Amino acid sequence: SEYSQEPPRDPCLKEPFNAEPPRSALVSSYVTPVHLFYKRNHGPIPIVDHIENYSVAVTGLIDNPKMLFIKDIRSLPKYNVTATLQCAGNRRTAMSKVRNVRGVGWDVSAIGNAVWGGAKLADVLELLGIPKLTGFTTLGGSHVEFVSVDRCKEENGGPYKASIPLSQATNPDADVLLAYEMNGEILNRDHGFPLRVVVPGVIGARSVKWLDSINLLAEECQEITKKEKVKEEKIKWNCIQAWIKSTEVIAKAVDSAANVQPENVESVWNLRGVLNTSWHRVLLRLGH
Ligand code: MTE
Ligand code: MO
Repeated sequence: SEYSQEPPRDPCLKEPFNAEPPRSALVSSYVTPVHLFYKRNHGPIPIVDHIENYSVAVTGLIDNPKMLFIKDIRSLPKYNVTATLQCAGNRRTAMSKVRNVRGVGWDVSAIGNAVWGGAKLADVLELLGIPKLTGFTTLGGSHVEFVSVDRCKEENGGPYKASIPLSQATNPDADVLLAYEMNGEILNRDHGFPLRVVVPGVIGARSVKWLDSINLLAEECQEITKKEKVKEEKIKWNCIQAWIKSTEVIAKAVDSAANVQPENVESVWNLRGVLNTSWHRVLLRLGH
């Protein structure tokens, strides 16, 4: 079958290719071990062999389109960036309790923290004549699209792709990587061998695995817009509260501009069940 050549996986992860570890495994260490890191795929894991011949085409709105081989990428300075990847659909199950949503039924562990090793995209683009910290190329490109070699079920067999703004791609401080290592080991097939993009600070969907080409575009790639961005729908909600002898532990983030995550999942509910940034609550039942 199409899935007969999947890589071996830890048996505690659910079959076959969208999998998250149990909560206990996730909190056991700051850096998530590779074998317990969640896996999110839209098609079969591609087999990329003959690494010497593997290349990334850089095309689109640039003056000199080019093929980059693994050795070109490895010859650039190597950075180790500790970054969290989180699927936009993480904690979807909690959202679906408000009202039914569509998508992979993630609990709370479609998130992981890894040390990614690779070249900075800003250095790669500089090799191609695109200066650092630029918002536009000479030809007017403003987004950098990453296209994979895998074939998505949902895209009628087309490749998986996503883009980021050029200003982020060319900013060395944004730490966007073309990574060939994860936690000090060669990237494995599940996580994008031989090369993946890692875009810290945004939804995991932009960290394209099994990179095949990089395209300079005039505008944002529409794939993710279709898949993960959604129109919010206001819903009427009736809350029933029951008194039980219990206490709640809540995690919420506040940034330096004092933006706070939304208190309740109801206010962020959407049909695709993504971006559940509401306070994470864990109910502790106290002994009787
Ligand atoms: N890249 C490719 N080529 N194909 C995919 O299906 N899934 C994306 C992203 N990159 C995907 C991809 C999504 S939605 C997420 S959340 C992350 O990869 C998951 O990365 P991981 O499987 O290494 O945890
Ligand atoms: Mo995702």
